[in-house]
Amino acid sequence: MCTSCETPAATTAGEASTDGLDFVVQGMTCGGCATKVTNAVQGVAGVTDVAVDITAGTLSVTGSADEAAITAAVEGAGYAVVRAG
Ligand SMILES: [Cu+2]
Repeated sequence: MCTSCETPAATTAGEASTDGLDFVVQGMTCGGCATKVTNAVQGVAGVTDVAVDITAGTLSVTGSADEAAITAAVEGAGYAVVRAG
């Protein structure tokens, strides 16, 4: 059981993308966290693809979404996030 998202460990949510905006997300410890972050970011206008890597703690977003909107979505899901690269 994950204390961050309170869901059982599950499968990961896709592979990291090399395009778009890259972020470092803190606090993701299981597949449930990845799903939670992915779902939150996919709800941001302009986002076409989301890739989360739990092991690396990274988030890659493809599309024309605003960086601030993505950050707000991740923080809204309960995780700290900073722009990477
Ligand atoms: Cu979790």
